Amino acid sequence: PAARSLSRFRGALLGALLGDCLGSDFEGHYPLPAARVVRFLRSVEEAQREPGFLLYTDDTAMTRGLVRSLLSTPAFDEVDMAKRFAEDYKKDPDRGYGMSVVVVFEKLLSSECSDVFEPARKQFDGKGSYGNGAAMRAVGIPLAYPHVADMKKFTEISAKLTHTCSLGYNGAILQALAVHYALQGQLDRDEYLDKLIGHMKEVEGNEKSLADARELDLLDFPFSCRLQKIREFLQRGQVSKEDVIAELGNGIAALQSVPTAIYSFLRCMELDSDIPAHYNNLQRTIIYCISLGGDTDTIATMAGAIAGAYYGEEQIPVVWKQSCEDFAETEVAAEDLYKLYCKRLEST
Ligand code: F2R
Ligand code: MG
Ligand code: MG
Repeated sequence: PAARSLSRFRGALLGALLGDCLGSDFEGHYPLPAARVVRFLRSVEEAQREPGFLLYTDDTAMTRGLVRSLLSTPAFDEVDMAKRFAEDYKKDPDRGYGMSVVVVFEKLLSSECSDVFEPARKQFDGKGSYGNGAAMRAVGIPLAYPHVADMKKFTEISAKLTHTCSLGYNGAILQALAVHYALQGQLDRDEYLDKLIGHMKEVEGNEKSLADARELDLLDFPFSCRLQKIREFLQRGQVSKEDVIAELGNGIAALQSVPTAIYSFLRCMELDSDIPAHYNNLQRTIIYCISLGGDTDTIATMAGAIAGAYYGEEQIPVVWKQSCEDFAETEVAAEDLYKLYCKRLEST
């Protein structure tokens, strides 16, 4: 598809939905053979079930809240967005939300809350969450803001409504950048990584990011280091799942999942001997992410968003899409975001 075309917007939101709906059955599992994932996908493809039978989890619930807020307010409005997150949780609390983020929602729902960032700041004794909950919903921001500086700024603000440890919000910025550059058209893997590393060196270079990394016994510039590791893995070619999990992670922290999603997308540009060749690149990306085990819904939703932004809706299989809850609403939201993006692009 052409750069920044409607197909890519639909691909990004539908890819995110597919990753969550297909990945959630395996969340918390050990790594599993791709053949086992393929068997599950066949059962989905052959199921004689009503459309939308695969339910989405918190990943999509929060993406929907974020997107509805971006579409409903003329300018970015953190109070509106926080309210939507909390009210969506109250209406439907059993979507598998993170264990601690629910405390943020309860506080946001209280009439005593006057600063929407305060509840998140109080998490983990004032250290803030480094979970991947801000990254998993970040796809909406690069679909609404064409300019990279705005996109980074609003990703950070929206992330801080729930995640105030820099490892949490910097992970969201990285995920948003990954979608942003995937939307721009044909990419070279090295140049793509160069762009991400260039931004992350700046994003991770401030005092708070350096202090948070040291507090957690991490090297300085942890996301940039993992992006370098991705480059090394891609150059090496044959990399085992054990190495990917050991070096990039498959966990619930943003640092253990956002780089893994980016690696999965870049790795699955090529065929994989474990995955039947008739699956397209986007399908291969989702299968690969699920086969890593761990935080499968979230890694697959983030990789699905990036792959969908790159390959467009042409690679979204109709039967997979129609299995997912609220796929039709997702398509409408993607069209509305596309119009907003084009309007913002024209007005500058
Ligand atoms: N919650 C889950 N999965 C668990 C089981 C779900 C199962 N399917 C079910 O329904 O029972 N998945 C979802 O949560 C992840 C996103 O989490 P988020 O929004 O970041 O939440 P939270 O609570 O802020 O952080 C998650 C956990 O990370 C650890 N953590 C974060 N910051 C920490 C810190 N500063 N110090 C120590 N630990 C920290 C805590 O264990 C948090 O509970 C996605 O996977 C989504 O799918
Ligand atoms: Mg989830
Ligand atoms: Mg998850």
